[in-house]
Amino acid sequence: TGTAVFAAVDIGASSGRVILGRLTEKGPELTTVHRFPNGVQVLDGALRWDVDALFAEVIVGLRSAAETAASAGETVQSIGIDTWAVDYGLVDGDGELLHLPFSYRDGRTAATIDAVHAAAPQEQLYARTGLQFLPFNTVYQLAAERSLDGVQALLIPDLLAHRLTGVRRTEATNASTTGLLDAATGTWAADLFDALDLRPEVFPPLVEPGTVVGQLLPDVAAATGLPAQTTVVAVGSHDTASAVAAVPATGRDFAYISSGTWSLVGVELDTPILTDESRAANFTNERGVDGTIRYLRNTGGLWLLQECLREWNAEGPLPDLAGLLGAAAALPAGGPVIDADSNDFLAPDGMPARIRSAAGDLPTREAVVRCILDSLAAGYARTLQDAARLSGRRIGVIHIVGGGSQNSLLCQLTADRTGIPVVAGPVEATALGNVLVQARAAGLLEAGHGLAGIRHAARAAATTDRYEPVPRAALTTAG
Ligand code: LFR
Repeated sequence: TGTAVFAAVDIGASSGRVILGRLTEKGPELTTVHRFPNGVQVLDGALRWDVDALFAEVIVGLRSAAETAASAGETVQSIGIDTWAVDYGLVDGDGELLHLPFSYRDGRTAATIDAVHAAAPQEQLYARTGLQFLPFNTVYQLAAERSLDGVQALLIPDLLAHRLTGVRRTEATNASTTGLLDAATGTWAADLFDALDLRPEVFPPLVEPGTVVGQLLPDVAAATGLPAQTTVVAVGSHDTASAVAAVPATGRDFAYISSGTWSLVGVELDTPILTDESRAANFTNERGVDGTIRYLRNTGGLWLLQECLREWNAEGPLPDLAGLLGAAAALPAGGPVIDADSNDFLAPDGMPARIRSAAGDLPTREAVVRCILDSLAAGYARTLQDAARLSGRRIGVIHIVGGGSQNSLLCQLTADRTGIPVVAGPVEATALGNVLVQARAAGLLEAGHGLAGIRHAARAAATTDRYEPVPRAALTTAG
């Protein structure tokens, strides 16, 4: 049967990939076997995800994983799935989707937030769930559904796992983004279901990362060429949970920025912080792998840049991103900064105009790019200051993982604005965290020390770059 390898299905808001991971003597090794685009689409008059297309890409990727493994004399032992959080598909008793899932960027919850808060005031929601207020939290989306009679809500990774195995489960890290999980116990907050008139069975039972969900359905095994005994293992199915698990940190005095479409900025704690002060600062207590608490805030992300590039691309030939970033880096420090965390930047379309109207005069595309990156770095600094203040945690180093770790201007600006060294990488932290949780479940990594064993392995895999803060004075004299 050969050496065991693990398939990570990692789907973000703008792209997805299937990655094979194996543990070698030198450390974990990742091989990307399939990449595909993703994006919100206007379908049936709303912003939605085409999960049927995504599922087809998952099958293509798993087939390629099976072939790649076989040609190396290896066997895919299990599959882990992670995606963005919050969104779900509604399925009937036969497992059929009622309609394509809404995207969190759809504005339909504007009409439901007040009704939810009338039944369960925001103070109460925060005290129970520790979840930051975001207009798209699952709890507001469920309130926008016409009827939930006889149906179940499957979070996106759980929906894909269900299509692979026929088994319905709700993975715990992602469940913590619904706004219906008790932050202290990690179990469903039954009183909130009552208050909001939701049946407790609207979600399938919870499972923790590392749990076997089930084996492949026969038609899936046939379509992918994977052995029928291949399992789907629950990982940190919230992509941010997988990314944070694989932060190559030693010790505890670190902060992380999972930098992609969003920037998730915070620290890792053992217990949630549910104070009024924390609520006022809109910090979230999402669950991480091994019951850790991801104490963080959603801040603006590369979405702003992605949307600008999409629009500029539609106006003419695709701008050369490296050239644009180089030109942005050459602009002097101290340019305009916007609040990149604002909900004004949530929806797609017209992004350069929205940024220009918030920032004032930005004469060139590179000025827009520089404004975005300066604003992201300013948001990171502000958020990390809050995280340190509210948690009492000292921050000795900032780990930037995900796509943004490859943006050297963003990393340097972050070091400069925070005055704290930045360690950048790995870019595929999410897939790495996904693979390592599977490897541990298979008994290939030492268990029982919380995330220490996973981080030890992550350090062996990671190639990182270090950015030292340049003091203000040096910045001004150099310019
Ligand atoms: C990042 C992420 C964030 C979540 C947002 C919406 O990909 O998962 O953690 O707040 O997407 O689901």
